[in-house]
Amino acid sequence: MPWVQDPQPVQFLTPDGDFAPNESAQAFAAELESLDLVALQEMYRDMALTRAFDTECTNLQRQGQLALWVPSVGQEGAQVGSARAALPQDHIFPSYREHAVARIRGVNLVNVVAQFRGVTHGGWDVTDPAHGNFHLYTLVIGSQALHATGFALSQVLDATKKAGEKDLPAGAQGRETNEATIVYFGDGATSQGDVNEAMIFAASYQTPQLFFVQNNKWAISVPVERQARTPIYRRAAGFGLKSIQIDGNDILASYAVSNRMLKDARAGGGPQFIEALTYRIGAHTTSDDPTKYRENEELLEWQAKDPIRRFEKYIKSQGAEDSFFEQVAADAGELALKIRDGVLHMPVPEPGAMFKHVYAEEHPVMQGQAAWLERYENSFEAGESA
Ligand SMILES: Cc1ncc(C[n+]2csc(CCOP(=O)(O)OP(=O)(O)O)c2C)c(N)n1
Ligand SMILES: [Mg+2]
Repeated sequence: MPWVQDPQPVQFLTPDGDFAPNESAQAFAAELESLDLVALQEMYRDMALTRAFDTECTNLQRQGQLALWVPSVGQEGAQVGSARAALPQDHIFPSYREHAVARIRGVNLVNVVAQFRGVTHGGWDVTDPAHGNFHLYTLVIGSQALHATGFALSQVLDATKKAGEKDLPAGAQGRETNEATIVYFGDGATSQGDVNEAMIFAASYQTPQLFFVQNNKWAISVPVERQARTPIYRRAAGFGLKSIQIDGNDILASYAVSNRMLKDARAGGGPQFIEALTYRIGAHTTSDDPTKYRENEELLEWQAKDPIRRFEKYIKSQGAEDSFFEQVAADAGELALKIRDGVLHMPVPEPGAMFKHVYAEEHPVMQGQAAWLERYENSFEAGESA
């Protein structure tokens, strides 16, 4: 008998694609009302194109064109549902696996890949409106939670100033803002101090924020059971965040709950937390071999819960026609070709470029390192290396 009885994770679609909202889902059903067939098809397209992109990038890495690739296969439902619930003015802080979210926000996927080819520190200019307030990928586990909370505090301060108030609201109710912040991270990241500190700070200042954890069951080779002795969503509740667990492979659950929580956050309802139960179908990265630490049965079990297949069945029942799926398959093929072409023709930066933009202004340490590199490179010219 568990110490605390957890409600069922929110689920609208069964793994077979039947629309059968469970008890936990009832309270969120109204959030789906605005989704007509066109919107549902768009969400399917988001997932299918992301998967094609992912597969192409894995191939490119295997062919030596990328140093590393981080696949998101299996997690598309959690990502697309939440990203489609965000408004254009919201800000998004990803980790390194949120390819579907990057695409939805308008980031050119070729620029996402550039980082994994080692030709850029970042890949896109966050201040350019074309990139949908999608901040840079963050490989230092959990640190983006602090960045996001700091940013969300600025949203509260801006709203406070706009309202002509001097101080943040003193009570439990936060400030109403026009925009919210989403931060994505993994189950393993919830063990990091940064994520816990971010939650405490967010609760203290009632930031308009959604913490979105994709519990894909693994932190490289460490299973979630090792790091979390209680369901992860309960940790957030302990910090005073509104927190809920969803079936992360059900795109409708991800959309509905994210939609509700983002609205609540913008209305001054404070920080919120979603634990999306999903699974990393592929390797942690292309440098990892998951057959060394997890059993095939587990993989097969989760492949049967694939977010794309279940949604395909559902939208077919809603009237999506064969011609739609044919078009998506053609678009996916075209995207893969575009990515391949973009990678193969990516300009190679001159080595000194790596020292630029590390700091906003010139910095003596960077200048010193750049000068050393130049001397070093030059030493191979004029036969000095012989
Ligand atoms: C601060 C820090 N510690 C360790 C690592 C090495 N590392 C990279 S990914 C990873 C596991 C992350 O697991 P999780 O948060 O579940 O995210 P997932 O990769 O499963 O999406 C670790 C430990 C790192 N990048 N940063
Ligand atoms: Mg994980």
